[in-house]
Order: sequence, then C-alpha cells, then structure tokens
Amino acid sequence: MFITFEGVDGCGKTTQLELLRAHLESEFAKTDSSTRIIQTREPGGTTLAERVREIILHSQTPLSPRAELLLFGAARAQHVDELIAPALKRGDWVLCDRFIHSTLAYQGGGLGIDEEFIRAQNTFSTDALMPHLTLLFDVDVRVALERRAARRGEDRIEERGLQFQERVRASFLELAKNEPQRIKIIDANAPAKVVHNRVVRVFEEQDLWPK
Ligand code: T5A
Repeated sequence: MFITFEGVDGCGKTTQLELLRAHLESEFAKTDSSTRIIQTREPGGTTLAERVREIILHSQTPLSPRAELLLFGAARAQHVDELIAPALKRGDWVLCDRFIHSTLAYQGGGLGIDEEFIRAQNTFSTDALMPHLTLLFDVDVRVALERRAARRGEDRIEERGLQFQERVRASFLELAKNEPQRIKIIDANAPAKVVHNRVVRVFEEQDLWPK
C-alpha cells in the first residue's frame, strides 16, 4: 500500500503521517503480519534526493522554474527506484510526505507550468507508479502560515508568499475533485487529534486497516 500526504506548507501533514504511522504499527502488531511501514518524504528519501532537496529549498543558487521542475523529477526518479518501488515489491507499506500531486499543485498551479507536461514527466520519473491513496490536508493558508511561524525560517518555496500558497491550495482542491477515488480531502482546520480521527474514518470507509 502506497499512501501520500499532501497539502500547503504547514497544513500539518507531517504530524498526521506520524500519528497514522503509530496507529498502523499498533494495528499490525495485533496481526501475525511482518509488514513494515516505511516513512519517507519528497523531495528526499535517498542520499541523492536529500541533496537535491538542499539545493531546491535551502541554497541561494538561482533556480529557474524549468530547472526546479526537473530537479523535483530527478529526485523522485531516484526515490522511486531506490526506495519506494523495492519496498512495495516486498509488500511493505510506504507513507510518503508529498509526491506527484505536490508537483502538479506547486509547479503547475503555483508556477503555471503545463499540467500535461508535468504528468508526462512524472510518468517517466516514476515508471507510472501512482499512490493507492492520497490524503489531502486542507487548511486556510493563513492558518498554515501561523503553524509554520512556530518553527524554523522559510525555505525558498515558502518565501513565495500567501498568493502563491492560495494558488497551490486551489490546485490541490481541483486535483481532488478530478480524482475522488484516490484523493480524500481531510479538513485540517482542527487540533491534530481531531484531524487524526478524520483520517481514521477514511481508513474505516475504505476498509484499509490491517487484518
Ligand atoms: N514541493 C515538494 C514542490 O514544490 N514540488 C514537489 O514536487 C514537492 C515534492 C517541501 C517543499 O517543497 C515543495 C513543497 C514544499 O514547499 P516540506 O518538507 O513538505 O517541503 O515542507 P512543508 O510543507 O512546509 O512541510 P512541513 O513538514 O514543514 O509542514 P507540514 O507537514 O505541513 O506540517 P507539520 O506537521 O510539520 O506541522 C507544522 C507545525 O504545525 C503544528 C506542528 O506541531 C508544527 O509546529 N501542527 C498543528 N498545530 C495546530 N493544529 C494542528 N492540527 C496541527 N498540526 C500540526
């Protein structure tokens, strides 16, 4: 099972990924399954992809939109080949903080790069791998900004400001409207425990708990 976590910067998806991981581990512990849960993130998850992450998010090097898109694609290709695809082949569950829908929302909706091109590039980068389930944590961008303010400084993408984040949020919601089977919108405008209960409900509705 391949599950991705999406939303604007600071929506709380990493917190939710960790809560779901702990919940899943306790459910798996009740079974005789040896399934492992792999937690990973994008850009990142492998040595090369983490280095690309540093360049994209934290370096002062100029980065054009086309170069940015290609770097996200390169990081994803390495991540899929080295970590995600082998884990899924073993039967492990992969919980991934961001994946293709971030590229569609940020580089497509946010930067205005052609969606069809992004999808074609992604098919090449991932060998057509798509998540079984995508949890989209939807929150007002001002709430997300307040949550981000509690931690470290802004990265290159967060520095693009609230209007950029509004476009990204709108793009995520549009993607969810077009892929209702895969993308489940979770209202993330509530305390973390309440949001987790909403995730649990999605798992119940989809009958996803390990047996
Ligand atoms: N990107 C990525 C692209 O542009 N294209 C791509 O293809 C890909 C893959 C990645 C950046 O790269 C861009 C998108 C991003 O800008 P990231 O590591 O995903 O960076 O960055 P963030 O989205 O900023 O992720 P964070 O981990 O920093 O934030 P999260 O995951 O949204 O939020 P989280 O859980 O860390 O929480 C943030 C703060 O809020 C609190 C937490 O305790 C924490 O302090 N919090 C809550 N507070 C109140 N109520 C809740 N429900 C809360 N949940 C969490």
